[in-house]
Amino acid sequence: MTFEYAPAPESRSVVDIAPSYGLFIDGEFTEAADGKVFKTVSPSSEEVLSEIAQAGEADVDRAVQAARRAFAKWSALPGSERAKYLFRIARIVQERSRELAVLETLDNGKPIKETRDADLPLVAAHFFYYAGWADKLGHAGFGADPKPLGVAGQVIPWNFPLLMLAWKIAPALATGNTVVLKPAETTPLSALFFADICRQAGLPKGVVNILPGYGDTGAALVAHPDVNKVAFTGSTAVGKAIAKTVAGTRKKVTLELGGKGANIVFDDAPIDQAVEGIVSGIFFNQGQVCCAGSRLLVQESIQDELLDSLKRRLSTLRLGDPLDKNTDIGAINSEEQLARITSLVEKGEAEGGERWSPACELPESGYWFAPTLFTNVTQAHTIARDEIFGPVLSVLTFRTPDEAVAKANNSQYGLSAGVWTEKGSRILAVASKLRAGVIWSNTFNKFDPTSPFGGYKESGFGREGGRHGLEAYLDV
Ligand code: TXE
Repeated sequence: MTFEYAPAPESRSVVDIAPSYGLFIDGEFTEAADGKVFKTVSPSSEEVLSEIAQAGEADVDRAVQAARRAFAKWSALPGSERAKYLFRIARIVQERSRELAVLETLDNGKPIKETRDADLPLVAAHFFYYAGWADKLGHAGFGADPKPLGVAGQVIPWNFPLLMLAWKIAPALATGNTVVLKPAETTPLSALFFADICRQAGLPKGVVNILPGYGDTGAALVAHPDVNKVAFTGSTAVGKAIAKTVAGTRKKVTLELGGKGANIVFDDAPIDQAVEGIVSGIFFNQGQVCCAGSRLLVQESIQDELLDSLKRRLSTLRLGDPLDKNTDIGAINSEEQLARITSLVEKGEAEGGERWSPACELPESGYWFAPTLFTNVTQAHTIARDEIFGPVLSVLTFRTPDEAVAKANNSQYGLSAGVWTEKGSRILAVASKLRAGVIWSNTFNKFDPTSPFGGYKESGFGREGGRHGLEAYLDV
């Protein structure tokens, strides 16, 4: 890793973080009924950013009732009226995107380059996209007059806090549902700033409610009898618990869970381009991405050449201050996540994997993990099977396309895959056999609000994004 010069970091002063924030219920910021609070820290410095009200069962009930009251009027509005609010939200997100990007980087630890160039533009794009749908639902394949479900209880993770919020809230509102959303405990700030944007946009009170808290808050929300639809993104273990909670109720549910994406590189692939795709596939957001390309399947004949290029490229990545515009690798989101990554990497070594990282100095405070590559990995190894959710790539090889497909599909998960080859016919042949919800070819980790996203197998069910994303919020 090289640090030839000290570039100017993005200014922290762009964002005004208050010392404390309340829950957002019925259009107002309010304390938790039992007065509980928790702290949110910046993972790159361990600095306490703010103290946040922690929602308990009574607050969940209050928020769900507010959303229920708001539902009657919101669902009765003509779609063209709902669209106006969504367009307004999208524009305010754009206007405030610098502030939101800095905020997200501070609370999450990811590089400003990513929040500025990927997260925030995609957040706005989702609101624009679903705003466009709000008045076009009738006779669009959902029946003449599809109906919203009611109150949506949404639980989101910490890896793309604002983007996951957009994926959940935009289609819910476009279809006439109202929302109670619980952000992750380590990244509540951007959701609370979003609450402020809802007020700025004049969104009727109760249509969006934000309840920061831990897993028990999420569990209470999911179990609440007046919630009609549950949308969850997070770990497979919690997804399964949620599926049990809603079983036997009339709640609709969509689950977007873990992954172990295979990035398959054939011997005719453009190597330089593939190296860039592999790097962004696993090191974007420090690998804390459900659709990360965490398994590299490389055709045996080009293994040495590809790994040499990959190692050279990894040696140029800059790890450090996430507010620095030149930083490629930021902090791991929490101490807990860092411990999870560390333990899986230790297991990888214990089981015989060969570990490599570029020379790299880790900052003294904060939660950091160097980009890591494992060779000598077999399909039986834990690091080839379990989701690490960190900057760790496991390299496996194959000889034939059939072997590549078999290895890629040999996973409990089925969220993403990548296919690198110059041959168009091979792309189609291989992709049609892969059991994955998203397959990229000669690129990786590209997102667009028009595309449905979701998994096979233990990666969950239901689709978010695109036209399919509307179905999850409608009675068709
Ligand atoms: O996830 P949790 P964690 C994977 C990834 C990671 C692992 C653990 O492998 O290493 O999960 O991460 C809320 N009822 N992913 O512990 O616990 C919680 O408060 C309802 C993949 O952070 O699933 C948070 O808001 N909600 C993933 C959200 O669920 C509950 C993204 C996610 O937290 C709950 C994140 C309960 N019983 C982690 N318990 C992806 N698919 O992108 C917790 N929560």
